[in-house]
Amino acid sequence: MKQSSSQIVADRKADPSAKYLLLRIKEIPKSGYAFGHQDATAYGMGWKNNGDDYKSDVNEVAGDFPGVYGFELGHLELGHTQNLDTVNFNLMTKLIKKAHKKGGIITLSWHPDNPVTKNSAWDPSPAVSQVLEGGSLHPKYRAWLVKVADFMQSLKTRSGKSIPIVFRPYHEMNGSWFWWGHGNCTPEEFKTLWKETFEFLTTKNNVHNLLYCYSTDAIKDGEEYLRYYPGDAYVDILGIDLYHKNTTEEYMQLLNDNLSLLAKIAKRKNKPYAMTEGGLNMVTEENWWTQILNKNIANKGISWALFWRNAWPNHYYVPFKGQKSSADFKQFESLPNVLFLKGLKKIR
Ligand code: BMA
Repeated sequence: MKQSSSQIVADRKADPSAKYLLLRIKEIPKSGYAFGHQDATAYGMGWKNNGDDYKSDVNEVAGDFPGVYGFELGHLELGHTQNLDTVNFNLMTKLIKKAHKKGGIITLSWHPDNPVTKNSAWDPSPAVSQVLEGGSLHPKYRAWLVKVADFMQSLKTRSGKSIPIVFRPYHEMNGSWFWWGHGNCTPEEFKTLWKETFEFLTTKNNVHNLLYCYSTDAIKDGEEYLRYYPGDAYVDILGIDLYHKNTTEEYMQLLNDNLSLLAKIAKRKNKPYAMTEGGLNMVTEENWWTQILNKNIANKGISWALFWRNAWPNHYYVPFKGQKSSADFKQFESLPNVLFLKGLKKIR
C-alpha cells in the first residue's frame, strides 16, 4: 500500500503516521475486518497487569492478540494516576506503545466526569452549554483538554515518531445516559462541543496524531445517526456501538439493519466505518462468534469490531480459558476474514 500525500484527514496538519493509519483502516475491508478488545492487555479474568506482563485473555484462548486495542481516558482530566477502571496511565502508555510496535491499531475512548456536578460521565445533568466558549466552566474544561492533549502528545515511538490514535470522544450521544447525550444538550450544542474540542486539540495545542471517530449507539434510521454529526471536516471514521442485549434474533436484525445503514452513510461520505463497541455480556451462547456475530457482520464493510472489557465474572465480553464460547472463539480467530494481530499486520 502506497502512502498518498493527498490523503485527506480531518486534521489538515495530521502527522504522516495518522495519515497512514487512515489509509490502513480504509484498506482493511478488502480483506475482512479487524478484531478489537477494550483493555485487552491491561487486565482480564482473574489477572491484572502489574507492569511486566504482556498478555491478554484473547491470546490465551485464540493463540493470537487482538488487532485493535481500546483504552479509556476517563479521569485523566482530573489529573489522576489511574483511569476510572483502575488502569494506571503510565501502564496504559506502555501498553499503547507496545501494541503499536506490534502492528496493532489503538483507539481511545473518554468518559470525562460531569464537569458541573463532578459526578461521573453517567450523570446526565446538563453541562455542555457551560463548557462551551463563553460558558462559565469553559476555562475548567480547557484545562481538562490540555491534559488530554499532553497525553496524546506523549505517545511516541522510541525513534520519536508520533503514535497515531483513533480518538472516540462523546460516544453514544443519541442515548441519554451521558451528560453530552440526547436530551441533556441540544444537537447544536453537541456539534459545537465536538468542533471546539477538535479545534482546541489541533490548532491550539498542536495535537496531530489523532483520527476522529464519531460513534453513536444503535439507531432507528440514518436521520438519527446524523442528528449530532459535527460535519465531514471534523470526522475521519464513522462508528456505531451495538450490544447484544435482547434476543439473538433481535441482535442479528440489529447488526444487519444498523451496519447496513452505517455502510450507506459512510459510502456516501467516503469514510471508513467500524463497530466501535459491542458484544454479548458473559458470552452466554456457545457459538456466538461464528454463528451470530460473524455471519451478520462479515459482508458489511466494517474496518473493525471492538468488544468491551473483561472486567468482572459478570461483566466480560471475550472468552477466557474454559469459558463456554472458547472453542467457537478459536474457530472464529481462524476465519480468513477475521483479522487478529497476525492478519492485521499484513495490511500495511
Ligand atoms: C462501561 C462499564 C463500566 C466502565 C465504563 C468505561 O461499559 O464497563 O464498568 O467504567 O464502561 O470503561
